[in-house]
Amino acid sequence: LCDSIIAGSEMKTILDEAAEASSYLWENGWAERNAGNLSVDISDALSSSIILSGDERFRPLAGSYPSLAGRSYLVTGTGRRFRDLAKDAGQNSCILRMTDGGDGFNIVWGGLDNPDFNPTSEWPAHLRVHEFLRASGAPENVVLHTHPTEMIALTHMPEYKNEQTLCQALWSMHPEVKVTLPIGIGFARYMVPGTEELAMETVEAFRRGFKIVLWEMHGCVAIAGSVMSAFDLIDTANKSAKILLMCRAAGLTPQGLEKHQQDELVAAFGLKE
Ligand code: 2HA
Ligand code: ZN
Repeated sequence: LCDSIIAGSEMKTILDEAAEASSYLWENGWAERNAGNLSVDISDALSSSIILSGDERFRPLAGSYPSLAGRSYLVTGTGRRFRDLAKDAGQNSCILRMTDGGDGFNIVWGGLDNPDFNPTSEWPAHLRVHEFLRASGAPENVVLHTHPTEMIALTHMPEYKNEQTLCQALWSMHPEVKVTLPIGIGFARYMVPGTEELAMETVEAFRRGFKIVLWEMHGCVAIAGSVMSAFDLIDTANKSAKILLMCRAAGLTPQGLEKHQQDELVAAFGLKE
């Protein structure tokens, strides 16, 4: 079963990309210990010939997700490290299929080294985001949570604890940020990780059109059409945060791209703000 899943070229591409992005997350210092998690809706990539035999590892869910019934996901494992996933996806992530009622799932591949393997503790939050993506007909199928250091640092400073100032700061530090994230990024105030409350707040921000939601004093969540694009979005936003903090660390107040220079980008790239 394992080999037949991986043999599908679309599935192999997704797994290879997840491994590659995992190593970048680790190298960037955004994935200490078991920080972060990833899920990919692979329903379209998985061959329909894979039939559950009934003895696959069943796990009930506390919540119910009827609109995701029968869908399949690649999900990182709870307590697992991105740096290990980069080396071995089969041991550190799994492929699971939601039950027909959408209130549980079967692990059909992965978590190979442990019969008690479970997906990330943030899986219910990911499910809420996938629910939103399906309901809104969004093209994104990837949800990536990581701890981008410099962006988190900004959220410890009172002046950046609101969307408008935060976006303005990120846009002004590098033109690519305006081009890549023309409507900016969302901001969610601090909440206990893994809670339904944080999941709902995150979904609300995605509903407003953002592709990244920054969690105060914790990390961020990005949605994208591929694992690598999710990584790229965060990498681009974090670059600005880094430049800003470097200027501050040097005792300087950065000038930043001015409003008319940002407007110029909107016109030149035909951006929708
Ligand atoms: O997966 O980062 O927020 C570990 C975390 C939880
Ligand atoms: Zn986290």
